[in-house]
Amino acid sequence: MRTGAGSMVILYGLPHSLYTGKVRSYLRKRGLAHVERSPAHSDFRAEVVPRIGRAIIPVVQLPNGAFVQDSADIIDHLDRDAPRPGALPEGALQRVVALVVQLYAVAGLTRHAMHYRWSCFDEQSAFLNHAFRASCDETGAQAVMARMAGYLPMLGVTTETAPAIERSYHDLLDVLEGHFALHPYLLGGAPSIGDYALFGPLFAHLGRDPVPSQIMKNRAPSLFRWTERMQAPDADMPEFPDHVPGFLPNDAVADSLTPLLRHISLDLFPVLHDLAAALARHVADHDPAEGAPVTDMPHQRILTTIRTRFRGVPHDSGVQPYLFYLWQKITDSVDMLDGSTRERVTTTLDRHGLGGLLTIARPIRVERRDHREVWGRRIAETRAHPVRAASGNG
Ligand SMILES: N[C@@H](CCC(=O)N[C@@H](CS)C(=O)NCC(=O)O)C(=O)O
Repeated sequence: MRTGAGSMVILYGLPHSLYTGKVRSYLRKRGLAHVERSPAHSDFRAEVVPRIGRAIIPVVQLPNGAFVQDSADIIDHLDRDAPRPGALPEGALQRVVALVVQLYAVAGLTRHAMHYRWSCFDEQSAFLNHAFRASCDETGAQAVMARMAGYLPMLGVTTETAPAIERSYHDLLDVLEGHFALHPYLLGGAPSIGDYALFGPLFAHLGRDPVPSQIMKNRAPSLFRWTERMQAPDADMPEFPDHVPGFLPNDAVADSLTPLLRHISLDLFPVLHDLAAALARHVADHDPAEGAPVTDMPHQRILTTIRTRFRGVPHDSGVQPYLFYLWQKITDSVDMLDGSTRERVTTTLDRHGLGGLLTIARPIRVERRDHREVWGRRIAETRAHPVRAASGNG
């Protein structure tokens, strides 16, 4: 039985949870009445976990009683009724850039967020113990922390990759500092799904845990200010008195975002090539049926483990079907375009080293149904490079 939230959205989440941060920020910016509950709330075990099939946050319960899990799905769902412009820009290039940043935030930056949280545990143990004790007793907190730290190998965080991850974090701070010194949000004067996605790792872990947030504050103060801005219910941009609200006009993407796009290209390739090749092998070996769940159990996040490289450093990595779901949002979005608009978007991605997002073939779609990933339809061989082939662009 649902208790005590009336017509409000209920957000089940926690202050230090990466994916909760995305949704909380969206709810605040949209001005949607909501109440946040910890997973320690009795309704979480009694109602939410049975409906979602596993203990995971964030989950929202809508005023009509329906549940939605997955931060991307929650924002997509709520944004359908949002006044325009919503979080998904209407301009083709801005929309694709926001979706690329969304993929990067999960496929790339989760690694940094988890590295700094768990590899630097001893230097920030008081802070983390306090955070994890908020929703369980001491034994439970230790168990949850051990499970979270256990994700490091799947994310490719090892003693060999750690220096490259830290270099990449510093580079990211520099490129984002350059942008946020000039603009309040990624695409101008309003947050997009790119901002919300980036805010997950850049707030809950990297902007909040003692070790990485200290580096961020000293090295990228304008970026740190953006993490504050993303928590405000208003646009919160007094530093930019002349900046127009809303996305930049004419589907423009600021020049100051170019270094971020190059950084994303450097960090996402060749990993995406290797993930796509692993997906093709999995499909050839297992012949999955359309509609079947991608893994046997809802809490299993990976199909298999592969050998890949991050900035030239070899490491093992889990193959998360969820990444194909986010990647597909980019190709779907470009697939809808025609003529000169498509040309403009593909040329821009190529120029920034991101053309592979449109040309690396994946043999099958990944969809989400009943709060988990399921196999979608096969993508025919002849459409192996659907976006580029249709554009006549090589
Ligand atoms: N794709 C999901 C990921 C959510 C997620 O990983 N949540 C973490 C907390 S930030 C969690 O609840 N993990 C529980 C676990 O892995 O056992 C989303 O975007 O909502």
